[in-house]
Amino acid sequence: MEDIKETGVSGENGIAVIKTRPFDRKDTNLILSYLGFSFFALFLGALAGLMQALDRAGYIQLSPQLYYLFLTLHGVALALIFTTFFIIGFLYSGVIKTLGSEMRPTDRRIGWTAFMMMVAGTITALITVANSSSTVLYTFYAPMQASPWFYIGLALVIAGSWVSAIPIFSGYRRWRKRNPDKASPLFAYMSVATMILWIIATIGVAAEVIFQLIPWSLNWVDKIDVTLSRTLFWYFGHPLVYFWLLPAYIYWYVNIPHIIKGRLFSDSLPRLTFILFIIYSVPVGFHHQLMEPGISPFWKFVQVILTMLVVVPSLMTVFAILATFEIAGRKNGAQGNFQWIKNLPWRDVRFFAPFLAMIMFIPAGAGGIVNASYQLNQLVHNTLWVTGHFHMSLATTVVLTFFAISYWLVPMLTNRVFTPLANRLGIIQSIIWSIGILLMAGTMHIVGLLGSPRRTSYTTYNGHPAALEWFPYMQIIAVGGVLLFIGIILYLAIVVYLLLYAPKTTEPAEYPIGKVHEGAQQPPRILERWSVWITITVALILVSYFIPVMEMLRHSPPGSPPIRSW
Ligand code: HEM
Ligand SMILES: [Cu+2]
Repeated sequence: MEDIKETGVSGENGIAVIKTRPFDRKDTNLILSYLGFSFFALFLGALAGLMQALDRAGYIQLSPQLYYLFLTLHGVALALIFTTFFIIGFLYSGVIKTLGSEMRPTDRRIGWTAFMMMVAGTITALITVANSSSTVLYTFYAPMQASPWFYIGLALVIAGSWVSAIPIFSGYRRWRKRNPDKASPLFAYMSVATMILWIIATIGVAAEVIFQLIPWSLNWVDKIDVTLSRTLFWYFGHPLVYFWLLPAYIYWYVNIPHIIKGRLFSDSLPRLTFILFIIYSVPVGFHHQLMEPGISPFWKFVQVILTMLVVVPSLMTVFAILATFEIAGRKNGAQGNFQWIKNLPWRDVRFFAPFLAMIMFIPAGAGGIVNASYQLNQLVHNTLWVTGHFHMSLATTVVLTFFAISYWLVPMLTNRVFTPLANRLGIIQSIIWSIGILLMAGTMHIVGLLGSPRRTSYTTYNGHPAALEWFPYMQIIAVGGVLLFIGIILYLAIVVYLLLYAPKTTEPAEYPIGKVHEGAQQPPRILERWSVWITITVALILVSYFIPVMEMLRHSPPGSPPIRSW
């Protein structure tokens, strides 16, 4: 009983005191369904990725149609589906742990409804990819046109993801009502922030899909405003990156301090960074459209400036996380400037994998600044440099962190032991992944600078010297790709082992939630006034989008008829 009472109660400095108590069976089923579906998408995407890497090096020959089919599958399954399902599962787990001991039955039903909607939408969209009627890549740029069912499927996934946010919001609201004077548990606070960001962002792509793409693909209208559709896409596409990153940051900020037996350095700073990520991440989509006509340079410039501001919360995050590591490392009496580094649990994959992820974020972040720079973008736009960039950021910083999360979360959900064997295999897996990424994504950066385009199957351009120069790099990319494929198979093997075969236990591990350092202050109340932050975000969105979008509508060209490229 004690345990139950204490769960979700705010302890010192507003951070919840978590006592071990197994998840309710009904909750684990829900969370495991989200995670399980994400693993399925990961497997599909990995197969496609392997094919692409081998094809570009000339080791296998795919027809161009098949190449784009795989590329669409890869982008959709990994960037859109794997990430979204995994994130919702992870957020549910931490929200349940910090806000109460289990989900309310109504919320659980809503969680299941969301899951069904998203699965139905995914399967609908993927069937149209598989039958070659929708090889439009995961950005589904008009005027390339897909089957209406592709867009309808995606709309269902988006709508389902909105429904999935309800249990998080309602749990948070009820907790705040019960504890009016306390700061909410940090994990729940950050989950709410992540879902607010997601909803603000997806409104753009939902508008594109519902008002432009679906009517156009159903032949209700025969032309589409391409500039507007891409603007709505990138209004979503950039904050999408933060929807992936914020859950990784949650793990770094909230869970890792417990794993390394440390303390959070502050309870306010992480909240402030999340607010800043919401504010700065939406009104910046034009940095993906710097090379496109129809948007005046002034507004591109405004959004580039706003883009660079995101460096501020990013560096705050680096600072806070390193401070947390140092506090942990020094707790057992480390001397000098650097001895604390040795004291960190390097042999624990729950720390080791995200640490590699953080290291990889340094080149990934630097590359991002290059991409967003007006002039430098001209050099790298649509080259393999960009592909290299998001395999370092998304496919490593984020994905390696997600791998680490599943290593402890899955056995906790199944009441099994996270065995030393699984830990060791996890460390090997993280190393394989990092080497694979350095080979594949590192080389993509270089060959991208040499001009090799992305989204292009094997070609020698009729023996053109440039293509011959790129060729050896493609072979290194293929080797890296094979390592990554092995990495995913090993990861899935470990997860299946933890799901079904690891020894059972009656004392499941403790859900890792870090406590705040004694010296830290109570977070200011204003940080929980969401209406304030949403208003500021909406105002900034209006400032950076209203006039250019009005200009687009005013100069609206006759529009483009569909192009069907197969
Ligand atoms: C087995 C591991 C992987 C391999 C071998 C692989 C390989 C590749 C290759 C070769 C491309 C470029 C194709 C081209 O532009 O012609 C690509 C694109 C891409 N990859 Fe991966 N990748 C892997 C894992 C991942 C993961 C884990 C993610 C994200 C979670 C990811 C996200 C993407 C995205 C979003 C694209 C862009 C698709 C497009 O341009 O439409 N990849 N991948
Ligand atoms: Cu962006």
